[in-house]
Amino acid sequence: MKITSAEVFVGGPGKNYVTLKIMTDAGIYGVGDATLNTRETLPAAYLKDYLIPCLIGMDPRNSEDIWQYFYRGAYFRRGPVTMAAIGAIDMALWDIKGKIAGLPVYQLFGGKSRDGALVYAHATGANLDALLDTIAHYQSKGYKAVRVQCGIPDMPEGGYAIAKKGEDAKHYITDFGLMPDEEIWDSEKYLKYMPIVFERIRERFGADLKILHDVHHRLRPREAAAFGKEIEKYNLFWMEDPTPADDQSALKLIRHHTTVPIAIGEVFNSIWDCKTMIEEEWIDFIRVSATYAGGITHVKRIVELAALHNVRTGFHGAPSHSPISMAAQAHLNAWAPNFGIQEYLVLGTKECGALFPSQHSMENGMFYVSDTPGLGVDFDETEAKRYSFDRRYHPIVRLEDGTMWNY
Ligand code: GCO
Ligand code: MG
Repeated sequence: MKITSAEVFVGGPGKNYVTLKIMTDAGIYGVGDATLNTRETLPAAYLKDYLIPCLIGMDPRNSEDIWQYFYRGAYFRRGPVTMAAIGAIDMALWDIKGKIAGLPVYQLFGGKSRDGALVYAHATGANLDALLDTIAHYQSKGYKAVRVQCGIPDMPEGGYAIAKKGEDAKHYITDFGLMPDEEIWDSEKYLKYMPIVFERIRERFGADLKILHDVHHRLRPREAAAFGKEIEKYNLFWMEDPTPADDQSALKLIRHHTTVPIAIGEVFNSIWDCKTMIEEEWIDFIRVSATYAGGITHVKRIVELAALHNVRTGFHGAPSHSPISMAAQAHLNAWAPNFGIQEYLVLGTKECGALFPSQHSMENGMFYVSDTPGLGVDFDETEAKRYSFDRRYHPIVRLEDGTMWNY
């Protein structure tokens, strides 16, 4: 069996999804997602200019060797562009493998460990009252877990340019600026206000709601350790990205001062980025994604390392991931013995469903993987013709005195 051609498409309904389709001489094709949020054209070019020419003629069933060929063969390894491009190829090859076998991909890992996978949604409020209403909205839709983010009083736009746009912010690429929006940040104000937010959430929603919170890399290690200690009594499901991801040992300091569960990993691209923190057991949840961390082959390797160290999964599922990578993660979620939770924010619109037809389903805050052979998600090329690339930027963050900070 041979790969005969492969094509890359950039665009989608309000998104710059990067979709790869690999064709074979057996008439079977596979699909993969390489959407690197706000840098979408780069993995697309990496695929078109460098990987696809080598891919033609390879046997698609040898997904491990193909992964190693592109990883080791790059010389300049890793990084988000390379790993997103390799990840898309890898997803498409698992899709093909499942279709050859006539089995959903999770069966190729060892079958199902659970029926439904717990997911969480984002509740974002420009202020506390708006946040509480948004949480109530998700609870009424059956969600058992919600990530809570709140505008902070006395910071311009509450510290988050996006918060003022409310619940749906970040779902569309157009929520981001034509040039980078600027957020002004003050950690002291944030640290004073967030415990009040958690207090009010527990008062109104009781002890059972699973509360997640994303610090979004904005604290220093000592601040994050003190914050974790202070909010232990609110029993968070996790505190995410307390410090910038570059420094793994920052997690050690936090871990040694608080029992608040720590989640990190959405910007990691390889097992090497998270190896130390997993092996040292400084974290509780690993948040890599199939898109940014080299596809199913590599993420499965990370999940297995994590399982040895009591670290559960909590894969990244921001709206920038297309239904293809979310399907890849859904198959891993169905299998992983150390599954924790899945962030799930795919646009549920008619347009998105038309571009990526699938039988995967969501009910009461649980994701149910489809039993269709392969990844169980398709890509409609005729629909794709309606869309094109629209350049946007993530916001940047500065402290009040102008110092550049971490988004
Ligand atoms: C999350 C993430 C997102 C990121 C986005 C960047 O936890 O979902 O932090 O909100 O900001 O994925 O592209
Ligand atoms: Mg995050």
